[in-house]
Amino acid sequence: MRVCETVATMRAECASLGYGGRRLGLVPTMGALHEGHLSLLRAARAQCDVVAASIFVNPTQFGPQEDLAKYPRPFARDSELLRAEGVDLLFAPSADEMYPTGAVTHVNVEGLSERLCGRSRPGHFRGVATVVSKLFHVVQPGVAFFGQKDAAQVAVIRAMVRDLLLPVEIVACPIVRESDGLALSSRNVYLSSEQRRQALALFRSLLRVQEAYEGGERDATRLLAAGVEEFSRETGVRLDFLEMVNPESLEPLEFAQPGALVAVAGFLGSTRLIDNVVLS
Ligand code: PAJ
Repeated sequence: MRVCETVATMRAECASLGYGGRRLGLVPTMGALHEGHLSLLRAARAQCDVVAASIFVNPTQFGPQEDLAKYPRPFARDSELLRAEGVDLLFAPSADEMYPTGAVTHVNVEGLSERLCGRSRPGHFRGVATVVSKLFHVVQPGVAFFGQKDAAQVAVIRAMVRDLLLPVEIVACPIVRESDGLALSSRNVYLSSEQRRQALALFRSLLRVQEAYEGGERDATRLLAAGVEEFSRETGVRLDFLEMVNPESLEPLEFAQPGALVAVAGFLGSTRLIDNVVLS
């Protein structure tokens, strides 16, 4: 596995390895890799000739009071995991490399960026869209892999790719969970054992909505009320939002339908976790 720290070396490596119509897949990450990330790498390995991954804790997607400084950065362990998954190229740039002095250009996917996590994290999706478009420009992948865990992020990136006519296929991979249902997240390491237990409230609230839907309820207000009731059984977790939206536009739905995205976010102390299910 070749590790590139500069845009120039990564661009040159990608151009040479992707030469001759070889299918190049990109898996963007912020590191602190877990099985969720590895599932994306495996999908990329199965579908592509060349697999590139990036590790970059992107400062522009963190709010001023968020965890940028303490975000875990176990780089040696991460590179070993990537090597073991057969990744060909790792891009691990510095912030200065990705944001040249004086950088004033951003990508803003209007509307979508203010929904779900974008409402509680102003500027977050602008940071995500900006860095992902930069990664696409440097790597020029034919396909890029993202997790359904961040369903709003997938919607924002799909809209960006459509609007900016980027020649990249976007593949969304299923959520990888712990055996008790908690969605894997790099932020789960922040949880105390008590919070780890309480964190299950997120998944339970989604299951409750799903069960009510499967029981025939279609009214979104009533479905979400059942989820909120389930969530509030667990004290110690603060609900940020529980919403039912169209998975592409992220606009709220009045009535549940197959494909509807039910997304939840909650705080355990200062740790914010998210999860979602798609109704079938
Ligand atoms: P990060 O949180 O490191 O996640 C990298 C990718 O792994 C994302 O596409 C995310 O959805 C996926 N992922 C995380 N947990 C997962 C799980 N439990 N199951 C399946 N996939 C999972 O998302 C980001 O980084 C950043 O916003 C990034 C896209 C890299 C831009 O900075």
